[in-house]
Formats: sequence, structure tokens, C-alpha cells
Amino acid sequence: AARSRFAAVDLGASSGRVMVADLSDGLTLTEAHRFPNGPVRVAGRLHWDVLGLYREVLRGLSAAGPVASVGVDSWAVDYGLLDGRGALIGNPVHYRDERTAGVAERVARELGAETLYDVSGLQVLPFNTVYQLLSDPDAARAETMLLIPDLLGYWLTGQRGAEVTNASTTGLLDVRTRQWAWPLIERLGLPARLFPTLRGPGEPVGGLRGDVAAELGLAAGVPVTAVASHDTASAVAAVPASGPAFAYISCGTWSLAGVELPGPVLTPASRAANFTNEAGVDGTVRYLRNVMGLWLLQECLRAWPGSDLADLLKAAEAERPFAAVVNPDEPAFLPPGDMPGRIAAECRRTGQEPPSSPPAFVRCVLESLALGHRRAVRQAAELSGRDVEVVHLVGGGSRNELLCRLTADACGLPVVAGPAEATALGNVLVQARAAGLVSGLAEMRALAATAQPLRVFEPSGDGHAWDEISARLL
Ligand code: ADP
Ligand code: LRH
Repeated sequence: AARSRFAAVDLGASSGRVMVADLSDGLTLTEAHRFPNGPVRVAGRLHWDVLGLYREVLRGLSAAGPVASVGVDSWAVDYGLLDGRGALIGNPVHYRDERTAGVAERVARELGAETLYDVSGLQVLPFNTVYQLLSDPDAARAETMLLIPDLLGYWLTGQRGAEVTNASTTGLLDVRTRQWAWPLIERLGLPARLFPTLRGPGEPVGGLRGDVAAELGLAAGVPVTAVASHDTASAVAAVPASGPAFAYISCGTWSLAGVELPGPVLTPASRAANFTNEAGVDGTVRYLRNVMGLWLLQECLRAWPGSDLADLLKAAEAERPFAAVVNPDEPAFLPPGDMPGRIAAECRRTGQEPPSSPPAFVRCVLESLALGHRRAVRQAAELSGRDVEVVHLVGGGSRNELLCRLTADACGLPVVAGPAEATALGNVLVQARAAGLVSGLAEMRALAATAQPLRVFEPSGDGHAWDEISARLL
């Protein structure tokens, strides 16, 4: 019956999907529709194809059939601007666009980096919403800013709002009160009218517009529920942990690596390490750092037309360990472009022979990512004082066995890999809880653990080699 079926619209930076969960007996998750996503360069500016994404969302919801509610999550920080009549101004810009170059530095000079961190608790990434708005010529004439999931929610229901987990990635939310940081917004000269009323995971967005429902062949008024609309917040909500002593790595286009805490860490050491305090479900804090993630691999594959990921991963297994390793978080790796060329240049800069074949590059990327995982997990534990006994690696990266094994070795901890669709699971579980079918975070996690296969990777190999590389490169 539709009463126990929930649809998750989950837009990742590399692919979007509409998943359906049925909670009539445990939890079964099925994919209704999947579609590619990525940057589109138009007249020198990187955009998302937001209307194309919306069209695929509608296709997916139509394929999903009758559901009790719909939830939307996506990557963070990006937004659309609406004019006074509610029409979209321009096409949303991709966070990898270069328009924000130098803005974070200027704001830190003018306001003090401590001020910003003390208010928002957010790590400095060049593309945080605050820096995008300050470099957006349309912000002055806009009426409202909607983050991507809120924009899609508006198109589906006609209702506007700002979901709080995603709002916490703007740099303009007060980390302590979880309200918009009005004094900061004013000091930055941003118009207060841009920031809509906040809503939390589990609260209603609205019912499907009549015309949308008719187009989908669904009943008018089907509820859209606010979920943890930042994809990483949904993923963390579905980490299949059974106790508190865990770290997580939400591993897709990015690797978001850290711990879950009851409150923020705002110490000078935390700011210096550029750790972020993003809002999670139930008042939790996602204390983590962005590691460059499988973007490195995605961009390598784009540079090698006709290559096959499964074949490359198999060949990378046989490559010599530690032939070349780089710091994955080099800012040069952020924009789209010739990734093998940039990795080779970084190897040369650090006195290493660059990889000489695609499998050797893949090995280099995965070892470099494992190194980044190790650093983030260890620092998260140190800076927060949280004991970490196991690392949960969720997201598409959990299907990459070599990466999971290298991460276990680098961290010196067992890695539990899966679920691969943790984000979609977190999305539907928040809806199911709002509908009264699930009790709390512990039950959500127990259900998530049964929905998709999990694999355990025990640490092995030479821990000492990782210590040495880490000391040399980081
Ligand atoms: P995002 O949500 O950021 O788009 P995903 O969580 O969907 O990312 O993860 C996508 C990544 O997962 C791909 O770039 C790929 O590296 C990895 N991945 C997905 N499926 C597999 C697979 N079968 N084997 C190895 N890696 C995979
Ligand atoms: C992962 C993610 C991450 C953000 C980035 C912009 O998809 O939401 O948490 O930092 O995209």
C-alpha cells in the first residue's frame, strides 16, 4: 500500500536518482530512475542544468508510482535566485565555477576569519554560499534565494523555505542557535529578504501542485516532506553504526570524513585544521572535513575516453604500491580539467616520478584518497575527543573494494563498507519517521543496515608505510 512507500529524490554531483523504499516489512529499496549529472560550461561560466534535472525528477516520480510522501536532497551550497514573481533568475551556477576566486580571502581580511568561524562553525571552502552570493551580480535584485533541494521543492509544491541541514553549509547560519545569522548577513551587506523561513528534517514542505500531480499521474496534494536535504546529512543519518565510537566517510564525488557530535567544536585548532560543524538530524553536528573524493577518478576517466572503471580498478590492484602519492586536497584539483596532467605535475613538484599508465594513475588516486581519509578521520577524533573504533564508508565509493581496503590500511581501523545508497536511505527514513513508522535515529540506522549489502575490511599491510607517507606529504 502507498502508506508505507516513500520516494527519495537524491541529486549527487555525478548522478541523480529517484529511489523508492517500502517499509511494510523491514525496508526494501528500489531504484525507479537514474540519470547523469555534471557541470555545463556556458559562455565561460560553469552551470548546472537545473531544468534538465527537474525533468528527470518528474520522470522518476512518475516511474515511482503512488507514495505516501516525497523527499528531496542534493549536493550543498548551490542555489537559484527568484524574482518578485517567483521566477528563476538565470541558471544556477556550479560550485566549481571560478567566480568566487579570492572572495573568501577578502571576507576574512575584512571581518576576521575567527568571526566567521565563531558564528557559523563552517570550514572555509571557496564555494560556500556566502562567497557565491557576494560574487553574484543578480543577488541585489533577487527576492529569494533557494538552495537546490528547496528550489525543486518549490517547483513541486509552490511553497518556499530553507531546510536547516543544507542552510548550515551557506556560512550564514548561526551554528549555536540554528537560525539565520542576521548580524553577519547585515555586516556582509546581503539583503535579509533573500533568506526564507527555516524548516527542519521531518517538517512538511507542502502538497504536490495540482498540475504537477496531474502530469505525474499522482493524486494532487501528495505531501513533500523536508528531509535532511543536504545529501551528506542524509547519508550520515543512514550510517549503519550501532554505537557512538565511529567515524564515517560519505564517499562519492567528495569524501566527507568525520564524526557525529552532540555540539560544535569551535576551537582555534579546529579552525586551523579547517574542520566544519554542519547541522545533522536531531540537533547533531556533522564534524568533518571535505576530502577531494572520487572527483579525481571521475575526471581521470573523462580524460580517457572509452576506458572502463571496473577494468581499471582490477588493473590498479596489480600496480606497485606507493609508487606515487599526492595530497588529494590540492586546490589545483578542484576545477574540471585535465586531471591526469595535474596529478603528474603534482608528482613532479613533490619529487616523484609521475604514473605512466591509466592503471598507475588510478592506483595513485586511490592511495592518495586513502591518505586523505586517514588524515581527516584521525584529526576528527583528536580535535573532538571522540573515540573511534570503526570507520563506516558509505556512498558509491563503498563499491570500490580497493579504495575500502586501502582506507582500512591507512586508517589502521576496520572499515564497514555500505550502504552505497546511504543518502537515499537517510532521505526516506526521515520521511518514514515523520509518518510515524520509525522511532528514532537508532532504529533508522538499524534499518539502513539491512537495506543493502555491507562488507567489512580489516586493516592489514604496513601501517608504518602510511605513517611515513603521511609525514612526508601532509
Ligand atoms: P555522488 O552522489 O557524488 O554523485 P555517488 O555516491 O553516486 O556520488 O558515487 C559515485 C562514485 O562511486 C563514482 O564516481 C564511482 O567512482 C563510484 N562507484 C559507483 N559504482 C561503482 C562500482 N560498481 N565500482 C566502483 N566504484 C563505483
Ligand atoms: C557532497 C556535498 C558536500 C559539499 C559539496 C558541495 O555531495 O554536498 O557535502 O561540501 O557537495
